[in-house]
Amino acid sequence: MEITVSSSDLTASIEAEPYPFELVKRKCALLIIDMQRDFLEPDGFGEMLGNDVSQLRRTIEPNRLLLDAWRAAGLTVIHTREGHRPDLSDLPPAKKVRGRGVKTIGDPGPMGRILIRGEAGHDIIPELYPLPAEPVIDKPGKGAFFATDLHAILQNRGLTQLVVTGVTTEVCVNTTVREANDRGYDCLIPEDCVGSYFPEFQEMGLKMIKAQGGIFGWVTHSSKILAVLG
Ligand code: C5J
Repeated sequence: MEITVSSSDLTASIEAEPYPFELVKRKCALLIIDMQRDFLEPDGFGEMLGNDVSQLRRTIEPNRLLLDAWRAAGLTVIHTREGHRPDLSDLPPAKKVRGRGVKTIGDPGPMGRILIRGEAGHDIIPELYPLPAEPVIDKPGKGAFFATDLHAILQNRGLTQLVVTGVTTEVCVNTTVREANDRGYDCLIPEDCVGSYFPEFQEMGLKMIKAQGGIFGWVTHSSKILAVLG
């Protein structure tokens, strides 16, 4: 049987700011940042700190739809989780004490030890749970490239483009997009699939990415990506 693949199956122009993003499907991974229970769930660590988790929870459904379509198209999905070893050997002392909180990383929290690998709160929310074949990058920092094998995985698979989603927009999403940009990746961010506890940081975090001709990348809406995935 002859299989015909048209070039439109492989590439697509996505409406975006500051200008259309030329998606090359076989070269693009969906990178979902830190959709962890402690950041998103009511009764998690984020809410315990007084944050309004509904600002992040609104991203779950658009992420789920995008993830379903991405998987159905047979494209690469990669997840990340922010966290540390149980013995805290990879936790910089400066990060441990930052914020002078009553509770900090490694202390008992509402869903196990805060940001510790293997604890319930550290894991990814059930709505977006990784499939066994999807790499999960455990990162000790805000950026997904720092002290991880993400760059090697992307290079080994010939991936040069990233659709970046997740939380939070101005912290781990922005840091990762900047790291990716410096390593030569083109990043597209669907604005409804990233979230911040602070509406003003959500707005500015996205503006910073697309400013100056797309200094760090492109911003779009997930509906524009879904439209080209079919
Ligand atoms: C992330 C954080 N994932 N805000 N972490 O953004 O500490």
